[in-house]
Amino acid sequence: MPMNLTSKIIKAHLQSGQMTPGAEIGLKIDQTLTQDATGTMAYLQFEAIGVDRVRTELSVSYADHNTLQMGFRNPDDHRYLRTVAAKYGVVYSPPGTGICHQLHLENFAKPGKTLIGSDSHTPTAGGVGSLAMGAGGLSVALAMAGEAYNLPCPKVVGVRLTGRLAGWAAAKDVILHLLGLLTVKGGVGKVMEYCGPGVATLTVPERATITNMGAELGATSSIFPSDAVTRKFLAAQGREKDFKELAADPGAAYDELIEIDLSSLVPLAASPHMPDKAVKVSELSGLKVDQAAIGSCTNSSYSDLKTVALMLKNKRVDATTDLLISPGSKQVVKMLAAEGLLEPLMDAGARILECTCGPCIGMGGSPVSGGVSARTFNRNFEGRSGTQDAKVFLVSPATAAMAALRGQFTDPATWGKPPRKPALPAKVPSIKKLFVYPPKDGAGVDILRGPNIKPLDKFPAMAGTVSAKVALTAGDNITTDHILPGGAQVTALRSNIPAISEFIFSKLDPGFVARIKSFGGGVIVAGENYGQGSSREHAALGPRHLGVVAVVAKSLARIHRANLINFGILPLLFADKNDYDRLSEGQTLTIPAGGLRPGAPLALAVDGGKAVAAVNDLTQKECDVILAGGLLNYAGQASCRR
Ligand code: MIC
Ligand code: SF4
Repeated sequence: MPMNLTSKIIKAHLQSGQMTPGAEIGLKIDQTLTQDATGTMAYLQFEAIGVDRVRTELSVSYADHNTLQMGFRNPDDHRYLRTVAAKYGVVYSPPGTGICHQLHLENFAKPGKTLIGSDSHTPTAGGVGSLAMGAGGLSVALAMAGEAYNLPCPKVVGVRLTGRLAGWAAAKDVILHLLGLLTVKGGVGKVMEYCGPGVATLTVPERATITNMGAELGATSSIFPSDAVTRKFLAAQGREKDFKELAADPGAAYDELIEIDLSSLVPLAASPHMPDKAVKVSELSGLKVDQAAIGSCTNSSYSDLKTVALMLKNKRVDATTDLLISPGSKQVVKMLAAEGLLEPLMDAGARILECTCGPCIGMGGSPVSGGVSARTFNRNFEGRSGTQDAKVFLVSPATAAMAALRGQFTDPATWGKPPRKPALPAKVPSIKKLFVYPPKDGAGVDILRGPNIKPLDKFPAMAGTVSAKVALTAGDNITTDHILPGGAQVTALRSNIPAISEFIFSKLDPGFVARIKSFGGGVIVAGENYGQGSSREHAALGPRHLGVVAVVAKSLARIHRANLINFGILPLLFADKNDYDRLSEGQTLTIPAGGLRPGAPLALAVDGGKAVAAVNDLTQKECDVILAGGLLNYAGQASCRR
């Protein structure tokens, strides 16, 4: 039976379960990555698991998010990450080397390998044919300890590309088009597998832009075949030996098929405040742009920035527009410098930032009050830029550069001829010596911790009957940025759960923390797609620290659902979505958790009202994890049984 590429990689890594969409499977994980905002927790959990060396083929720890170093917290976290990496056999990438996904694509990602990362944009590596997935830090810690990664077997959607990008349309417009078509929950439970003759027309960095932002579809992963274009990319990186030709078998079936004619695409922008609100840039004509920001793991490659440099050469950006550029890696900077392309950027008035996430996660670079920002990033959630009333539009590098030059959005019909698509040089400068490789034996390495790094919480097992008040009714499309805001102040506290818990829902409902404390714990009631966005497990750990016992939602995003379970919070779905409107803050729900069994519906008693029927789509293991009070407790019990 001919197979698609995703199914082939899953089959080759299957350790448990049946390959039926929705059924739980366990996958062997070849590679892991972490970053500094989620990594400290992941390594604290890895230490708690108690193995003496990582058991993956490769694990890399990147420091790229928390790099402002305003005080001791970030540097202490980095010192912890560097020493814990050396002890347990993890490669460490120091701050400033680059953004985790860009670096992983350039230096480590391999066709046909499985990769999980404690960051939702890990599927960037799908640009070279890795099956790469975002996960919570604890799931990554367990994978580093050699455990399988459990997930619902995804459906595979074939995205058949025909034609080739023309005019000013860019790879970013492919994924913005798809987001407009499918919405931010259109990819839930699915892998987007790109196929068709249009694939060969896209370079690896273009492919990676598309797979990166598949995260915004809620997709489990996104993947391109590994072909002659991939070979050329890997060879330029000095990694031709990592190449392996991979594609779907001819005639392979997909669960769904979508066709995109690349030649029909035009420049698009995702309007505030969701990545799926795609409009044509021409429709925004005349809208003043106060800031343009180019970079992030979506659009910070050499070719992205070369396109921008060619557009800005001998020009000056509009005096009322601030232009920020954060290159994806030091390799990208070296390539631009070698070709004399940094000068046109600087001469045009651009501010060249460090090779980090920077403005994408609100680490500086916030727009003016009520300002419009054209960003090449992947998320435009309200307030994520650090300016609560800013309006962020997500665009391609060329669209952002043009907006910076003209100080406003204009019709692409007036932009003239686009620069030629940059060809990738046959050989690129290596930055491999910047990574810190672990010693063969970590026994003599001391792990250094600072005062911001607090020990893990110990959570109790779940009681047989749980009564708790509704602490929040949260609405639809609540992101993890709503649950736990980004930005320098809050993100610096990622290793300190008691401190960071004070910020839970702070932007959405500033009274939340005081209320849940006065309730002595609680239940979150939510609409569709609760927990979409980032993989930050702090959006589950913080609520659990404050006593959240359950989330009852119309639907849940995949990574967040897994994080809830990992920390012993019961995720339930409304059997009748209309019941959402019957629940209000302060009402007490009684959950018969003792009867938790896979598939067994639960009736939640409501004080002063009719019971709410909840669907429980948990597997046996997930029920056991929740009853144990979380995955670390469960893993401890399991190792006692072994
Ligand atoms: C993001 O883009 O939201 C982040 C910051 O990279 C997160 C991870 C985090 O919260 O640390 C993600 O995408 O998973
Ligand atoms: Fe960093 Fe932004 Fe990418 Fe998240 S989306 S990894 S914050 S660049």
